[in-house]
Amino acid sequence: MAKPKAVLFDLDGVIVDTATHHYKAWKALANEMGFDFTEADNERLKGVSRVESLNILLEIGNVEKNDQEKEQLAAQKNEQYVKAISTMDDSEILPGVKEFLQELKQENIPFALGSASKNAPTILKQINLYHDFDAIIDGNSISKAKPDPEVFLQGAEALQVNPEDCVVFEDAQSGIEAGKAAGMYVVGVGNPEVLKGADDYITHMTEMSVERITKK
Ligand code: B16
Ligand code: MG
Repeated sequence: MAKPKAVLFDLDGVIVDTATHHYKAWKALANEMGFDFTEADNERLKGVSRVESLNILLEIGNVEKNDQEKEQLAAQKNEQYVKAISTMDDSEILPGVKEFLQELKQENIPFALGSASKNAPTILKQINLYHDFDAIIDGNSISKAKPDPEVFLQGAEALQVNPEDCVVFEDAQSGIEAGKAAGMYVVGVGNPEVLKGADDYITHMTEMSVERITKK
């Protein structure tokens, strides 16, 4: 593509790896309800909203709950998760992220967050990146979860850039689909055999540069 005019980053799995914290909290909840929840099961929750994650968990355990019970269970999971992320620091930023953000700043390319997480601002503050982002679009600002493009379209609008001039970084299938539905160039962070439909793939942000995107 031509030189990007803006970059949109997913949070969990792209900037930091919070999947293990999510996993432990969901597993504790599952165990309390009397069933197990494996790491393979946890893959299904990546990029998925909290409420939808709970629905998947209950489906795995073959457990039925009413809306009020679901609300209470989601709150219980979140309480444990929030406790876990309260000790995070900038050592948990994934390799190459700081350097790439620095390059974007040097090139005057604005960047925003596009995350499904309602805890995104807390995490960004914990890892000292909150003030680096030009806009933060997260689970608190959107009405439709990924794969709906809303989160990334809001990001492009906040940065006043056309969708086709934006690059999205995503580690979840739902997020890749959201980026493509928004009409953006999408870089998948992870295994191309698992993540389908991205325009480019990397394992770590250390492989990324503005030049690499521009040459594609
Ligand atoms: P919360 P992302 C997503 O963040 C996570 O991948 C997903 O596992 C989680 O359920 C979702 O946020 C909601 O998180 O419970 O903190 O609101 O990958 O879109 O940055
Ligand atoms: Mg993610």
